[in-house]
Amino acid sequence: MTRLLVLTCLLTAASAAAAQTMTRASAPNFSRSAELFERDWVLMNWALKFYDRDRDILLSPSEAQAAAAEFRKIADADSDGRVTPQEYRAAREFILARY
Ligand SMILES: [Ca+2]
Ligand SMILES: [Ca+2]
Repeated sequence: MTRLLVLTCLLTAASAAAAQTMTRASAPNFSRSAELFERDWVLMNWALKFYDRDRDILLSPSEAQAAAAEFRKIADADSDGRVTPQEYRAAREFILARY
């Protein structure tokens, strides 16, 4: 019983730490989403075409985040949750050719 309680405490602490890490990680990620498009006109055009919901020709943080999430989905060919430089280039070419 005691052992179970300790385990539960450990798990709770672990998930709390994970949640904190995610919160910390999502803040800089947020600004990087916009940066991704500011640095690359191909991605910017694509993002504006499909994710500029209010048509002000600007990517708001939420629009940039939605576009970045979609870009990651397109780019992450092996679904490991990360976009390598090669995957990035491939996705960029895919977008350039298709859109
Ligand atoms: Ca907009
Ligand atoms: Ca990947």
